[in-house]
Formats: sequence, structure tokens, C-alpha cells
Amino acid sequence: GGPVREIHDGIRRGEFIPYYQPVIDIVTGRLTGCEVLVRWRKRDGSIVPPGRFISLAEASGEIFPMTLALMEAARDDLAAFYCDRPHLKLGFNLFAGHFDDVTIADEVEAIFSGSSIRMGQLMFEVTERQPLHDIRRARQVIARLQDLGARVALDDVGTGHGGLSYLLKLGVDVMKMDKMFVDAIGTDRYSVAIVDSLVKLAEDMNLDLIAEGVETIEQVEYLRAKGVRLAQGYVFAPPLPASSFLALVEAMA
Ligand code: G
Ligand code: G
Ligand code: NA
Ligand code: MN
Repeated sequence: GGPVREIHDGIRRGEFIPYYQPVIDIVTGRLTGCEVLVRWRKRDGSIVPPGRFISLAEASGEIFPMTLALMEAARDDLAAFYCDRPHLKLGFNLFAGHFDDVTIADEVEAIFSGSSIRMGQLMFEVTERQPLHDIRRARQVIARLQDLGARVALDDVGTGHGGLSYLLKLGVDVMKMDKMFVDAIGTDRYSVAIVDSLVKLAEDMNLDLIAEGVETIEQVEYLRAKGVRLAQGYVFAPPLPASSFLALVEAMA
């Protein structure tokens, strides 16, 4: 079979697995949760990053069963750890097609309602990199997820199609500042002006802000000085398989 068939069979065999990247409170140094990032662990043991298969999974529709499998696997990996730590959040990436239909909210409810992970611990990320097909419908899907108790983040803010209009129209709870702007810290003052503006915008809109792709102590210190509280990036940890993630965070949560 072709590559879509390979993805299909890989899902059936449980080869698409969650990696977990910690999200840190940079004021206290404590763990606040994680973001799930998919990896394809093939039968030969090799690990394939999402850049190599996610577009095809989205175009073919295989992303729908893949996302369900990831949510189930994350629930099973983290249930025990999250049960005793109700302040921890668990974030999943969704793609534009998930916001065409409220089915995703029913699926989330089915997967997590009987679990020790609470709905209030869940976060769903809508990326600005892809155009949403129907903003009003997407707003309804987001509202359904929020009615369940989950939170919704706008991901990759500043890079994409929706930009400020998505912030106004979607009713999200959280802004994720793209790595591109974090990278600008310590470079030229015009780029840093955009970081400062996004921080101010999140404050004024009463959104939580997560800075992504934080790689240096200098960036952490700049963000902290600006009042940013939440960050993820290689300076703390890369996305990790469940066993490494749990080993790392047992000590800090
Ligand atoms: O680590 P990284 O290479 O994990 O991820 C690359 C990109 O793949 C991310 O920017 C994100 O857009 C996408 N991605 C990662 N995991 C998922 C997922 O579970 N679902 C979707 N839709 N996209 C994902
Ligand atoms: O979902 P999103 O598009 O935001 O995906 C984040 C991507 O950034 C993933 O591919 C993840 O592996 C990657 N990433 C996370 N932290 C860092 C970092 O500090 N530096 C770099 N270069 N990439 C990172
Ligand atoms: Na994301
Ligand atoms: Mn992002």
C-alpha cells in the first residue's frame, strides 16, 4: 500500500504515540502541565517526527483516529500522575478540520469522563498556521469544549492566517506565543517590541500566555521580567516519551 495505508496500519498497531513537553511556571520553577506532541514509533524502533506525516494524516482524514488514539494513550500514561495533582494541565494539538464539527467534543467527553484526569485539566490548541474553514462553527466547537470544562489555546500566535481576528472571534482562554518571537529576545529592538506587545495584548484580553520554544536563560529572564509566567522549550526539556517525562517531573510537581 501507499503512505496513507501505512499511516492507517500504524494507527491500528498503536505506533503513533504521545511525547510530552513540560510547561513550566517560570516564577516558581514548578511544573504546570505538558503539551502532547505525536511521534511515529515504527516497528523497527525508529522515531519519526510529525513533520514527516502530519500533513498527509490531515489531508487523508487519518488525523481523526490518530488524535483519538493519542488522547487515549495520554490518558493511560498520565492518569495516575495527574490524579493526585489536579493543578496540572494536559494540552493536545487539534487541526482545522477538528473545528468543523462538534464531534471532537463528544469524543473528548467519552475518553476522559470516566478517567481520573478531570475535564478542567484538559487544554486544546487551535493553530493559527492553518485557516479555519468556518469561524462561526469553530467558535461553537470551542464553546462546547469549554462547556465540558476544558480550556482552549490559540497556538503559534503571530505566524498565521487568523492573527488578531482569531483572538477576537474564537473566545480562546490562552495565547501561545510562537517561538519566532521568543527567538527575537536579545536581538533587535523592533522584534522585541512585538514580544512586549503580545504580552500586553494577552494581559489586556485577560488571556493566559505561554511562551514557546524558550531555549536560553536570557529568554527566561526577559519573559519573567515582563510578567510572563508560563513557558516551554528546550531550556527546560524537549518533548519526551512517557517514561522519561514521568521520571523528570516526579521530582518537580
Ligand atoms: O515536535 P514537533 O516536531 O513535535 O511538532 C511539529 C508540528 O507537528 C507541531 O508544530 C504541530 O503543529 C504538529 N503536531 C505535533 N503533534 C500533533 C498532534 O498530535 N496533532 C496535530 N494536529 N498536530 C501535531
Ligand atoms: O504545536 P507547535 O506548532 O507549537 O509545536 C511546537 C514545536 O516546537 C514542536 O515541533 C516541538 O518539538 C518544537 N519545540 C519545542 N520546544 C522547542 C525549542 O525550545 N526549540 C525548538 N527549536 N523547537 C522546540
Ligand atoms: Na501546539
Ligand atoms: Mn506552537
